[in-house]
Amino acid sequence: MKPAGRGRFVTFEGIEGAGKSTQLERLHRRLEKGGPPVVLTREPGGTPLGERLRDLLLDPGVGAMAAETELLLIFAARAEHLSRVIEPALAGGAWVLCDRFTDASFAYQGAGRGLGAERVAALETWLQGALRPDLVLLFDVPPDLGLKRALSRGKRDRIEGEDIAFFERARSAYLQRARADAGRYRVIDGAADPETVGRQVDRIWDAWLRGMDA
Ligand code: Z5A
Repeated sequence: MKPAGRGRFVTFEGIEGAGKSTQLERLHRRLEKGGPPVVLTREPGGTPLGERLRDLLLDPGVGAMAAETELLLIFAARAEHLSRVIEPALAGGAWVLCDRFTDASFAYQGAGRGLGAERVAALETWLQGALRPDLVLLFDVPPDLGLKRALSRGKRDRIEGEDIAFFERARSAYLQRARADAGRYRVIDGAADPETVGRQVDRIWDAWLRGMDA
């Protein structure tokens, strides 16, 4: 049981162009109409230092970066984010909606870059202790569709420049994690149009809230 008054932590995950940011904003608009205070944030980023690290991580001009460096920079941004934004918000009773969190590190650095889940898990335990998202909404799309959507916005960032096999590995890791912990993860078919996907999110959200009250 959570202590009374603590907020809830909900993360939005998926490969590029899966539609998670679109759905996060849609759910946020719905929650703003009533209920507990909501904090909207993202990773990498969410703090001034984290946003600077994000710029560095996504800048194609940075060139080659060791996978270990990438993972550690992401966790450095996460350390700031947890201590300055996420933990205080949850302790104050807010509901935190976060665009990506540690599942993305398992998918992109653990599987995509091939660093392995064990190293990511070690950092997760060190930094987060027992903190895990209460609910992970995983938007699933085939990588070719996701990349097409993401690239329609223009220039590729450093990670979007990876080949399709990289995103296949990331997608498989996400789906594997969802299968292993069905209580916390909900997989949503992200290939449909935004309204249809939004209705799936509404149904899942309402059922999840009912489950919490039960
Ligand atoms: N990263 C990492 O490697 N390790 C980590 O631990 C973390 C992150 C935390 C930045 O993340 C990068 O950081 C990311 C992983 C890495 N890799 N890259 N590159 P990000 O979340 O900011 O970037 P992103 O995943 O590239 O975001 P995205 O492409 O914007 O994806 P999205 O949020 O899922 O999609 P969207 O913004 O909602 O939609 C993308 C476009 O598709 C947009 O034009 C929409 O209007 C359109 N769209 C959205 N939904 C639909 C539907 N349903 N149908 C048709 N079109 C749609």
